[in-house]
Amino acid sequence: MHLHTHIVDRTRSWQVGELMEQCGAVGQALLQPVAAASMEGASLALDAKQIANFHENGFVAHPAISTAGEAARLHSLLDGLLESKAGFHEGAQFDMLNGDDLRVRSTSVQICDPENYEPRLRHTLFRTNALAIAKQLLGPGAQPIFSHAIFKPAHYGAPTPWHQDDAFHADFDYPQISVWMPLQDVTTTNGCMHFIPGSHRGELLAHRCYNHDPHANALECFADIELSNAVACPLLAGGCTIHTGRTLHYASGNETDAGRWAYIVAFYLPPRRRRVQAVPWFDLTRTAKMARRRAWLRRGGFLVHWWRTEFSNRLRRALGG
Ligand SMILES: O=C(O)CCC(=O)C(=O)O
Repeated sequence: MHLHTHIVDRTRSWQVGELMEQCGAVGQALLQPVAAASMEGASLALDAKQIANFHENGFVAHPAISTAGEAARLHSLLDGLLESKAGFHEGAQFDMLNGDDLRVRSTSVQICDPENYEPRLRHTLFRTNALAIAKQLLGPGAQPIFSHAIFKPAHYGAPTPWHQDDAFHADFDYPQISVWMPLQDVTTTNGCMHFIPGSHRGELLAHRCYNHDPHANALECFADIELSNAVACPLLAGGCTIHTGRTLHYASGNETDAGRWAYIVAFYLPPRRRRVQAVPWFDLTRTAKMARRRAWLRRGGFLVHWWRTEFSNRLRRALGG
């Protein structure tokens, strides 16, 4: 069967998202957990060779986790969130590299959990198939824990520094994978992903705040990295790469005439053990987005946070997800 037909056939629940778009705000809020539960049935399977590559190298590319049409739709929804600065006051939208210095133009904007601000992002073929892949690679307990979208503006979009995602988890050790989908075609000139094969078998390496700047939101690995081993992964819109939390990776800058969006969902299993390794880079970080988030939580945002995480997750599970 042609891959595209296969994806669409196996993803009936995707259409719940289309239905929700017509339900108004209250209907959407009530339907979200139901729709999320209904997405559990779909599946896009990696083949045995792709799974072997993933375990061997710590990453794998897939040509079509979604469709070019859906990628274009998500691109335009995320443009809207960028334009309205959605989530900025909650500390959920920020510049990754310049520490939100408003005098400096943004070179790489991140929106965390953008579905909180645009519910139509929650019910996509991408998320449905990403969950199916996560269950294949991590096991049936895999849960989507975190998502983010990263925008690199045309001409001056900055590279994302080399790092391991595990460097962001100071507290527990989670088996983790990230599914990264570009919302337009990507090459080395506009921000495709690069990986160091086999780096997932090593230790968590030393990281520091990007550019030694404690106000920067990104971390960079400063261990010796054998860059001649790096593998670039150009993709068409709607393709994806999948990497572990330990795999060293980087995304190039954007020198082209059009902005670059990537949409990423991270899946975890429950934590295995508390980390014994010190992560001193966190003690040094003092970002503006952390301050905004603390202020928002104090002003009552903790209730919103609880609703978005604990309550809706429990309801979804109760509904059979
Ligand atoms: O898209 C990017 O610029 C980097 C993404 C990334 O580092 C990640 O998904 O872990």
